[in-house]
Amino acid sequence: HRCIDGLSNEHIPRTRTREALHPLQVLGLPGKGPFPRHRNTIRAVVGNATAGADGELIDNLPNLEIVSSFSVGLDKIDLAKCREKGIRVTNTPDVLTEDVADLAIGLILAVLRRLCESDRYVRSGKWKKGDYKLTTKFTGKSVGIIGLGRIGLAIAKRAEAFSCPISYYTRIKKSDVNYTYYPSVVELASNCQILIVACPLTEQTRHIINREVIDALGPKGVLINIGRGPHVDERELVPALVEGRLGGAGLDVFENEPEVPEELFGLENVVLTPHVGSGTVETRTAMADLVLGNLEAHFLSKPLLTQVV
Ligand code: 8YV
Repeated sequence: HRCIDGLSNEHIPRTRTREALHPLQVLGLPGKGPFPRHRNTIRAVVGNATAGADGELIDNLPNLEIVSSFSVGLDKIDLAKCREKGIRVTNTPDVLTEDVADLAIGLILAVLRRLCESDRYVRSGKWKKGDYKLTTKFTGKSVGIIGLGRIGLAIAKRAEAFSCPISYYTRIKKSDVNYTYYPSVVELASNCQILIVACPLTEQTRHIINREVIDALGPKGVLINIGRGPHVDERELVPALVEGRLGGAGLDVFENEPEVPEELFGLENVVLTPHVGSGTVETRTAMADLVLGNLEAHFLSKPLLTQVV
């Protein structure tokens, strides 16, 4: 038996899942249904951005060989334990880079040009009464990016097309880019108008957006998060937005998904999306192909397609 956990029809068209998984046996979610009964025979687990393979799950599956994640992010997988136990880990890099970068730019435009508010203005008939507020220009604004990996670079490339000066923060300065480097997130935030979180979630990057960073970005600054919810300390972010100490935010991810702080619902300077950075049919299909391709390679003793561990 091989356990495929985390693939749902919402992620992968049904026919494709059925066809592609045959003859794998799909056992469902950990702790539910047949899962506990099969703990000794499960050899593979599929996770995603919300359900991965933590230490407890791994300890419960003595014959686990591979964790194939339907995500590029690996924060829900206990990588150290996988290394220690010789369990292989794969993810879905590259195929989602462009979509996530596109969404980052979409969120910037939506916040600055008030696209959602404008849409509501037309639909509600307010246009006929007419007191449309002017919005904020994106072209030429300075953009700061936290994390300059594949996704960060794809965002930078897009922002360059909008004539934006680009700066970034990474732990180690990159030698192969010409963007301005700041050795701390506070310095980056002090020197840009739009701050984008595009780094992996680790213990070091948890709450990388804290009070100090929010204050440095300031009442005209905009925060975009297409990384992970816990990158941002929401207990600091929410009052800053409500009190106008931060200019605006475009958020695709939240600390406690699918819970979103309700104080944000009434704010027109905030745009909220439900963790859909990679959520196009094309990309989710390519991600599914990678998940299944990695499982197939593993069980056929071929080289893995996107091996992390
Ligand atoms: C997915 C993601 O939305 O790749 C990631 O790390 O967060 C997203 O692509 C997610 O894995 C699907 O649940």
